Amino acid sequence: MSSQHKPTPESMRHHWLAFTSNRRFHQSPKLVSKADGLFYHTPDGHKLYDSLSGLWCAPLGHGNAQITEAITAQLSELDYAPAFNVSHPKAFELSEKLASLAPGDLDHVLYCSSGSEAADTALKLARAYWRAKGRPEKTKFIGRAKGYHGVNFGGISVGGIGPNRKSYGQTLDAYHLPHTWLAENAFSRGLPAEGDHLADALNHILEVQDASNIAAVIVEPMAGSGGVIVPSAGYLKRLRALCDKHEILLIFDEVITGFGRMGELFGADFFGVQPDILTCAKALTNGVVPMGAVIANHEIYQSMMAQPGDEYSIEFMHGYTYSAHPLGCAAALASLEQIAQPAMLENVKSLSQVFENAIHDLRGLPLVEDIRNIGLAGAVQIQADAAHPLKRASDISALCWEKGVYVRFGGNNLSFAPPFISQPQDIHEIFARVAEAISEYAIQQGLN
Ligand code: PXG
Repeated sequence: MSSQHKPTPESMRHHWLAFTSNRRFHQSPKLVSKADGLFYHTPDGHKLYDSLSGLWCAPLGHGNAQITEAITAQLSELDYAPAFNVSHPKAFELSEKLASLAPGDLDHVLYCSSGSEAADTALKLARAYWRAKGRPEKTKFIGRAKGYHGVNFGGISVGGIGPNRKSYGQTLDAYHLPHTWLAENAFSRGLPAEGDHLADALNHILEVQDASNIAAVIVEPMAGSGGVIVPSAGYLKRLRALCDKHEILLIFDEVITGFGRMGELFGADFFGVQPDILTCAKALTNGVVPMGAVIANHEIYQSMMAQPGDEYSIEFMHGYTYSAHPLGCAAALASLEQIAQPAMLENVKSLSQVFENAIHDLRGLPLVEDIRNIGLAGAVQIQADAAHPLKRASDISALCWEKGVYVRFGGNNLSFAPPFISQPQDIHEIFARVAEAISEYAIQQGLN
């Protein structure tokens, strides 16, 4: 398809868009055909700010030269290597790099192609670990309401977003902590004051399920897709302590928070809490090549390696054709070389201040019922229309598009995660246009 290709009503039905109202899309298709730096361009020349770094995955912006060069060079050297029984140098180089960057003794890396695969890999690893330890009854999982761990069966079992589960029948045995959104925290800037006690809900679940049956708790350090719901400062520490007490693994899903989004390399660093397993994807390759990773601690790795069996037996019966794909490894090495620079993380921290002020300037606009932010991530919660709960955020996003800003909506939230390479004036410009869109929408609807 050339960049000028315009889909026709007939051609559009062949592409069934992911997580999209296809019927609405067909009425007003949104296409981008080019991207550079902070911007997307449509085939008819409309230029848009990318206010979510793609889908949270491109913190270095689009067309990053170092990544492009790395992939191009890799392509001519080794385009694919079998993932089972064979590997290639960049897979080891990247694993060493990830082990050095990941907190504490998270030192052993399994690869996959997405955040969803990373979540399912982590859950399987947790069960396999307990089995290797002679505790095969520890199979159940605990997630959290409003949590998102992708769309595979493991991920939706522990995920806490109802609409993502409701059509799919039985899932794994999983229970859910309450989410960490509290009305009294509305319009908090950064970490909210209240909520450490919400971790204690784990005790209520254990009273019924018994810790001897639980393999792992999985949470995002902050709930990204759920609408940038940030826990209070002590919440994860409390959860960690309870998991330790009850011999339950703690998995952090860092698909969004991984690689600098919160101003530290990982959410685990930000909160000062060490998980047993960490999953990541997205920014790992700056979104350029689909890739995810699961990083396990030393105890898990050692226990899996120490299983009885002859020297030919496979320690973890799991993996993908595209595990440690050479293009993904090349892209990740080039991406991490830039993101993991102290200067880049410092820049995220200072830009986060600008971002916090700019997003909170939307307070007081009609329909804005909460604003949350942490690092370079934020959400503006729009008062839902009771009759059409998903309509307003989606309509406002469409108006933002006209005003030259691509804005992601999910449920009642408009979400923002601009690239780390943004300048303060870009952040101001994005929110000035979003403010205009919200105000105009309210006037159109007679709600101002
Ligand atoms: N875990 C987390 C925490 C995620 O945010 C996944 C797992 C699944 O990753 P894959 O690569 O399988 O999509 C995600 C994905 C949004 C949005 O608008 C968020 C995601 C994906 C698409 C849109 O918030 N997160």
